[in-house]
Amino acid sequence: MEIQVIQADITTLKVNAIVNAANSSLLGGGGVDGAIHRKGGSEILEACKKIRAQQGKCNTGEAVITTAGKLPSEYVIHTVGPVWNAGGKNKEELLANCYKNSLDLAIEHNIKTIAFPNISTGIYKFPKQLAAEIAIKTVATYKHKDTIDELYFCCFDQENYEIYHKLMADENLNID
Ligand code: AR6
Repeated sequence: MEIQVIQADITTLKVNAIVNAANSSLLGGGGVDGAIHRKGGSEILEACKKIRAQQGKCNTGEAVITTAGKLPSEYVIHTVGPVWNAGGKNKEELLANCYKNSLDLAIEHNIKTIAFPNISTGIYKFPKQLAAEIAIKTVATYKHKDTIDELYFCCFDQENYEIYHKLMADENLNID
């Protein structure tokens, strides 16, 4: 797996799958979730509604997969990050689960290229530095990482971009 840090709007990326920082309703919201549903069109919401009808809401740390509708990617993997509130170890584990469960789904669907947003670091207020450390560590130690060719950490705000850039340089984690 090659890990790359980029600064972009995730809805513009032509990868097999983009990951959405959703909420447990799976029915859309603000932030990156809002952008994905807006640009991807109603097909994504219809697919999310079907999943809701089958399994109910999506719990924190879990992930589901849908079409990407009109977006340039093929799939959207929707995962629900933890709300930070007062924090705690459990929140760290739940955030790591978002990355792990999204990658598990990617592998099940033979996805080779995937882009993650900085899950929970917007409206859910997870501290950015800690979230980046968890994200990088989780994907770098993921047991099936060789099954994925390219993984993008798609940063939107400058602060996250700088944090990821520095961590990747410090830890020299560009693993093939
Ligand atoms: N492309 C890439 N990253 C983006 C984009 C974009 N177009 N837009 C925002 N970000 P957030 P959360 C970044 O708030 O904290 C929604 O209402 C943003 O800069 O989207 O997990 C859901 O429905 C930040 O770094 O998600 C939930 O209710 C990161 O995406 C709730 O927000 C995550 O910010 C989830 O909150």
